[in-house]
Amino acid sequence: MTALVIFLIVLLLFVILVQLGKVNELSAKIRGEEDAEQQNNNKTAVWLVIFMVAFLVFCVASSIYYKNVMLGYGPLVSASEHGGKLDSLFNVTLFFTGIVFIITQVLLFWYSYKFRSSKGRVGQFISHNNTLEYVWTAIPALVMTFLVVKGLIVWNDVMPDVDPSEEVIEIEATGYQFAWDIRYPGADGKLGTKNYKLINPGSNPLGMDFTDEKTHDDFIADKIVLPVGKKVRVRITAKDVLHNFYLPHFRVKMDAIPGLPTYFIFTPTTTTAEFKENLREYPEWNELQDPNDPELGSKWENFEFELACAELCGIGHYSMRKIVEIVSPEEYEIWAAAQTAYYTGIRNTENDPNLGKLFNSDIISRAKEFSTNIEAALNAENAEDKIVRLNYIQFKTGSSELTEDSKYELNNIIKLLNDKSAISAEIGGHTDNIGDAAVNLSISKDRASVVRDYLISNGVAEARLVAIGYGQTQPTDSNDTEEGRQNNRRTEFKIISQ
Ligand SMILES: [Cu+2]
Repeated sequence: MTALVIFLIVLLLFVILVQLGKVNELSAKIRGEEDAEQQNNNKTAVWLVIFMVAFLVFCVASSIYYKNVMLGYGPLVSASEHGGKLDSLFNVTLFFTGIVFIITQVLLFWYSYKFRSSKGRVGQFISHNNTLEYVWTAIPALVMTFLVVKGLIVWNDVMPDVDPSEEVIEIEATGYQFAWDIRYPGADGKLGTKNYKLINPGSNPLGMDFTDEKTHDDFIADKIVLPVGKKVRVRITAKDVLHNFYLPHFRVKMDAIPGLPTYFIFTPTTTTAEFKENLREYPEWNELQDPNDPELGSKWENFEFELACAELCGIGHYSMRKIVEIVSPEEYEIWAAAQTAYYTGIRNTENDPNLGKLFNSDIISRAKEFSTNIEAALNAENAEDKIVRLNYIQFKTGSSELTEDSKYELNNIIKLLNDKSAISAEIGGHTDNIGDAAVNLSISKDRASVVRDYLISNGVAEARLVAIGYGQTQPTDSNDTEEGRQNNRRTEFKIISQ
């Protein structure tokens, strides 16, 4: 509908112009061609000058009017360390091009007024003028050189990669239609390896290689949170088409290209809270965010830094917005510690490539679990609370042969007995009720003895340990479910004296 109206208006304007031309032609015939042409020239020349003045006033006035919504002016000062340098580059360029713009516009319109056609005036033909050639070649060349050199200096200042020894927070932004996935390195500070062949929309959208331990603590955040004053390196990539990682308030902008990782390094200098306080000084930011919903508060209260996609990447392009929050280093640590590693949801599922494999981190957390349980048992009053279930001692099915991973738990016991030489203990073997009770009794005895023998062969005095098999006589859970039976098959460490 709007398009039709615009089309009709343009059509009508065209008809009016044609009609005006006809009227002019007719009146010229009446008044005599030459007089009419002279009058026309005068009129056009005056209108050109009026247009020039109005146009220049409009240009200057609109830039003053819109100053506060332009990056680099008013409240929108840069919130990053390098941003001010880019802003000044824009200002210097604006200064020179502004001068040239005003001079050329004034000359263009003034000359067309001054040298309008009139009776008896003849044009002068200049074939060549060296002085003029020098002037209009040398001046732009000098100005261009100055701008390019200054630009290069700023570029070299802003764009170099970090030194490997430098302390930097590296995060990764992956653009796709139509969102960003923001990956953080987790506690180890290192982003794990990725491989596009491992991409699985359901379980592994980024193609993280979980056989690389560095990926295990990586987390994917729903917003970008960064500490103020710390250098940040953003690894930028895309999965489908070109996107562009754009943080306008930080003057960060870089293409996200499928298959070709790019990066941008910046240091935020203003927290979100500080930036809001600054906006508060400006009346336009004190207006209501939404006049229909006064509860939302004013515009400055609702302000957030944001990540946008600055590439027209498809129909949902606008929805690639993400909130960016700059906080104090302490707040950042708390936030990062509260995030859940992506791998947590993958570990021990069918998508886990490390199924059945023990990591260093597992060994450490199991040792912690053991020492917590032992500590509780040592402090317990009642004899029945002095029993610690050895969760990670396991035997091959139907036999009394220890699994490979059991040695970590056994080493925890050896360390305990070496550290606290007063402890003596009973190793108890238990089974579920499946099969023959006598066989179960015998296998539980064998298993308890195997554990005892292992400890003794590693230097624990024989007198400190007894091994007892209880068979199926002391279940701690129901034998009617698989889970219950699994709980009943166990090895226990009972502190006799300490
Ligand atoms: Cu995009």
